[in-house]
Amino acid sequence: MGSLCLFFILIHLHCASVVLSTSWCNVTSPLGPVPANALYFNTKSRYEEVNPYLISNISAINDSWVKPPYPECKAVHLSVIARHGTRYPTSGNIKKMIQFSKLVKSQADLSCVRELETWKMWYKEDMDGRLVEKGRSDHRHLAQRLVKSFPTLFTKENLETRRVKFLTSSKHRCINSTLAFKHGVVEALRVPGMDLQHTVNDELMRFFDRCQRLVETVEKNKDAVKEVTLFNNGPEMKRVQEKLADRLQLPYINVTSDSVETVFYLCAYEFTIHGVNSPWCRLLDDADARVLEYSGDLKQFWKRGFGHEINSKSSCVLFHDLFNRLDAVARNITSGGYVSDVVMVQVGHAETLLPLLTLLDLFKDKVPLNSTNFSSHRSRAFRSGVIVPYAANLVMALFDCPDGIRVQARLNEQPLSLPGLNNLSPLYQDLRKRYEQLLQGCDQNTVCKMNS
Ligand SMILES: *[C@@H]1O[C@H](CO)[C@@H](O)[C@H](O)[C@H]1NC(C)=O
Ligand SMILES: *[C@@H]1O[C@H](CO)[C@@H](O)[C@H](O)[C@H]1NC(C)=O
Ligand SMILES: *[C@@H]1O[C@H](CO)[C@@H](O)[C@H](O)[C@H]1NC(C)=O
Ligand SMILES: *[C@@H]1O[C@H](CO)[C@@H](O)[C@H](O)[C@H]1NC(C)=O
Ligand SMILES: *[C@@H]1O[C@H](CO)[C@@H](O)[C@H](O)[C@H]1NC(C)=O
Ligand SMILES: *[C@@H]1O[C@H](CO)[C@@H](O)[C@H](O)[C@H]1NC(C)=O
Ligand SMILES: *[C@@H]1O[C@H](CO)[C@@H](O)[C@H](O)[C@H]1NC(C)=O
Ligand SMILES: CC(=O)N[C@H]1CO[C@H](CO)[C@@H](O)[C@@H]1O
Repeated sequence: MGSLCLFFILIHLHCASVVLSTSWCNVTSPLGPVPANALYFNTKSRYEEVNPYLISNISAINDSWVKPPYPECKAVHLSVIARHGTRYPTSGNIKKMIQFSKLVKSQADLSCVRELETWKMWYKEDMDGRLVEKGRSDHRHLAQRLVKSFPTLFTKENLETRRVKFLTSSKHRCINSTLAFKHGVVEALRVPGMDLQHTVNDELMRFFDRCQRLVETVEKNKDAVKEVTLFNNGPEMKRVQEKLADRLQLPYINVTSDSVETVFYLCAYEFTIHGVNSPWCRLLDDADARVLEYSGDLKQFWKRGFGHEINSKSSCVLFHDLFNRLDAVARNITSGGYVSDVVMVQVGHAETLLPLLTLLDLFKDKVPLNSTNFSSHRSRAFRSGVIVPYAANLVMALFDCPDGIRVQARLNEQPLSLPGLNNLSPLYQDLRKRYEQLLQGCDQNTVCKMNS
């Protein structure tokens, strides 16, 4: 311990002297295995940041979260809508990473973060968004924890009679996440070799590509995200750029808001994929990371969240799919009939989950997020890193209770309180009442038609 302290003191003195003489080298020390920025990675966040107890035991379950409404209740159904696991950056981002790291290697003064001298570019463009090993592990373990939490639903018999169903987006990272999830189920139930089917359904899991109104008015319309552009050209981001340029001794003109985002990615991906506290992380301090997190959240807010009504409405098809299934199960249970869908696992994207959660009126701040309100949104509800990290999952569980069918919602395994329902396990009929308007309307074809 003594020598370790001495080591840090020496580093500290070294940095302090640089700060005193020039004031440009001002980076945080690489304390511990987790980057100090890891809480701000938006949709590039590790699932474990949301549930830190998983770091020491990936199989751990918080017992206080998986209790039935009361002991007499029996779990009868589970619907899981999950995001794929940890993935590589897309080729567009990899290109930017290659480009900026070249600039840094050739032009920057690295005396601030010496480790960057030996850092080697390892991303290749063909990694393009593919699921990584950690992503497989995310889903395999999520499956095992769910099996353990709902042992009467995930049974050998229910698997054999195909009452546990799997549906996925056609993207490879989702299909591979589904395979990993199934692998986790088979392992947990010790039924090696059991072949579980899955179906691909983009109409449900990639509704965002198929909703013309969303595509035309948001996806292809720069004006729809003007608050993001304004923020990225605004004073908070400018300051982050200047600090980064100072730390690398690069001309301000060569460090754009894109460069800052790229450094953030270089830090985030190396951590989530390889578990490494990358030297790139040291180029952005806590204040910088909060600005970048806000920029990312602004983008999600305007593209997938409350920013435009069509963002959430584009998920009507998934909303109805979920409620039709819950309705059918509730009906069959009440009439003493057979439940054909005991478990439904659906794997998609952050873009699948965020609109649906928004449609359910979750994580809504009183004041909309915009380019001038960074400082007043420090404790906002809409934080994409907490809502949709890798392997994010919305779970709806139905219970047959003495007083009727009750429902529990969970997000990322934590109890989720649905707005307007002051009970964590409301009666299913009260949940239906809460969303009555959507249940009676929210027609996909109508909401997605242009000029409707
Ligand atoms: C250096 O760090 C201090 C303390 O965190 C901070 O107040 C200051 O703004 C930083 N300066 C630069 C140029 O990053
Ligand atoms: C991890 O958690 C699981 C579930 O609570 C428990 O059975 C197991 O013993 C734990 N493992 C360790 C190493 O603590
Ligand atoms: C389990 O959840 C409860 C209630 O949210 C919380 O107080 C407790 O710290 C959690 N336990 C662990 C190990 O995270
Ligand atoms: C999916 O997994 C298979 C092996 O299990 C691998 O060959 C393939 O490259 C993976 N695809 C993606 C897109 O990750
Ligand atoms: C830095 O920016 C200037 C002005 O845009 C440009 O001429 C120069 O090529 C850039 N330098 C590098 C290394 O990209
Ligand atoms: C409900 O029961 C009907 C009639 O037996 C059956 O066709 C249907 O698949 C069941 N639905 C669910 C979700 O269990
Ligand atoms: C940002 O939001 C605040 C509060 O809602 C509002 O007063 C302000 O006009 C908005 N700014 C822009 C540029 O929309
Ligand atoms: C309602 C609200 O939070 N408004 C704030 C938006 O941002 C501006 C500029 O930072 C503040 O002055 C407002 O109070």
